[in-house]
Amino acid sequence: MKVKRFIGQNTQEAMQKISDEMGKDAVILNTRKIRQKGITGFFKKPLVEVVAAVDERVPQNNQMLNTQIGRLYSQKQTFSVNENTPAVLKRLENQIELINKLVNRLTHGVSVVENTSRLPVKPAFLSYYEQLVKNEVHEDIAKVIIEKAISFYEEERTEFESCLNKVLLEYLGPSQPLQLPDGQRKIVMFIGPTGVGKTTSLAKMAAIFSIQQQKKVGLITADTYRIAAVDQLKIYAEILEIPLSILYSPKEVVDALHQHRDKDVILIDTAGKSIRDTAQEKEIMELINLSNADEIYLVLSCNTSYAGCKNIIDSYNFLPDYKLFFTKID
Ligand SMILES: Nc1nc2c(ncn2[C@@H]2O[C@H](COP(=O)(O)OP(=O)(O)OP(=O)(O)O)[C@@H](O)[C@H]2O)c(=O)[nH]1
Ligand SMILES: [Mg+2]
Repeated sequence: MKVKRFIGQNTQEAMQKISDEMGKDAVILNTRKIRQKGITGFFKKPLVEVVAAVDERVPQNNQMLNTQIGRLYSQKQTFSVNENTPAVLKRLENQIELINKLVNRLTHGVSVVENTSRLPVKPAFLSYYEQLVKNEVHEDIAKVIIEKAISFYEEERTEFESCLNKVLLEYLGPSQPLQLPDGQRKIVMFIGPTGVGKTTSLAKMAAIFSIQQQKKVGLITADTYRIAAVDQLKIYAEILEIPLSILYSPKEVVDALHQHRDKDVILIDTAGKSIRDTAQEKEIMELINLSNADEIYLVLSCNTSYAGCKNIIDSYNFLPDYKLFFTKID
């Protein structure tokens, strides 16, 4: 039994290749669409990969079955819907059943042997590779990530997923949690598109600093575009018993910071920005300059696609220096 993959621009092309090379007796084992290699491959139409098999020494009885199938197909019967329709349907049903039986007998005992040398990674780890590619990680990078994780796995013999985590963290670089040295006030601004989790994350950090670390926390919101946005932060501030200042223009940040002069950390929330909103970009820059923010967090949600994140980062290229803050990692 010879098993081979054929690749074509479309199914017809792949089938033609199979027919040319393996002849009419070839059996199709699997078809799937595959991405073309390289960065440009992402933008091209997927290719079609067909795995076909043929018995090079077709046994006598298989030859006979093939002939029977050939005969059935070549009968080219025509059926018309008339008073004989039930009988015609019955005949069709019998023929389909016969074809099924013949195909089953033909393929019985044929085991699909994957040509593993053509797979991007070892078969046992293929699903992880495919998951990365599905999430828009470039095929070459996904392959390197999985191979690195496999080598950790073979060395350490821990769970594969924790090895994969380790590799991904190496790629992302170490996280840089906000440090609050004694006697040094830190001003932190949360910036990013609508709904990524700026306000929620700011509230979580406020809770960690005030409850766990016993730091004096102040909150400022510049998100007065929506009434609900102010209310959302007001509720968190009340629960945590932390003072909140509301800004109706960037200039008011100077006064607000003065009111929070005794705090260890001041967290500033901003309104979600839509892409290329130049008026809002001007406001953000004014706020950054007037507040003299120590840290600017560009908040990105992990459920945003790679292309989406890239777009967002591009649209914030007006920011001076910032850190990426990932939310929704759950
Ligand atoms: N699963 C999950 N949901 C989150 C997380 N952070 C925020 N959310 C949810 O995401 C939604 C938006 O969160 P917000 O904190 O209001 O987002 P925002 O960036 O402040 O939104 P705008 O103020 O409208 O720009 C809410 O339903 C949150 O509950 C997270 O880490 N995980
Ligand atoms: Mg918000």
